[in-house]
Amino acid sequence: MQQVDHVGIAVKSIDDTLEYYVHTLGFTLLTIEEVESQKVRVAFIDAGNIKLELLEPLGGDGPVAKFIEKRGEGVHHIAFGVSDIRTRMRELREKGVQLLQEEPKNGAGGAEVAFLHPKSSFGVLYELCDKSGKGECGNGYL
Ligand code: CMX
Repeated sequence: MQQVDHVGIAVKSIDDTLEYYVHTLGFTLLTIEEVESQKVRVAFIDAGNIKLELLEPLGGDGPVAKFIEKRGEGVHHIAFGVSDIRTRMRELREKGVQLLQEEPKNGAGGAEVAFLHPKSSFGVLYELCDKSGKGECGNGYL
């Protein structure tokens, strides 16, 4: 893992939440986009040495919608920046970590992403985020 790229925060509404992050806390909104593969609309916030990714469900059946239904709004995942994501995934599998998909998916900014099951990461949902090549994964917005 190279570094923490961003922290994902599940929210019911990005529009309702931005006031708090931008005006109350004073952070800068970087971008808003829809990530169809994950059924979310996301907003990246520049929080200095890290980015926050606000995750709003698109529809009622995606992972973030389910998370909010069961647990409410709050911290959803931590994303590590990686290079060569397929090799990292294979290495983790060989070490007994359960991944949530066989192949990377398209994430925000065109990055390739994959998730580690919280059951094999002591209760934390981790994302691998590879922005080498085409994707930005959030960092490119800074
Ligand atoms: N962090 C920690 N634990 C979590 C979790 C989260 N975000 N989401 C679910 N869990 C836990 C649940 O609490 C539950 O634990 P218990 O069995 O002890 O109660 C267990 O994982 C299973 O959870 P579930 O509610 O039954 O949900 P599912 O199994 O249907 O899905 C998960 C959970 C992690 C497999 C699913 O959310 C997933 O595939 N996530 C990866 C994709 C994703 O989250 N995309 C959104 C982000 C997109 C982006 O960043 O662009």
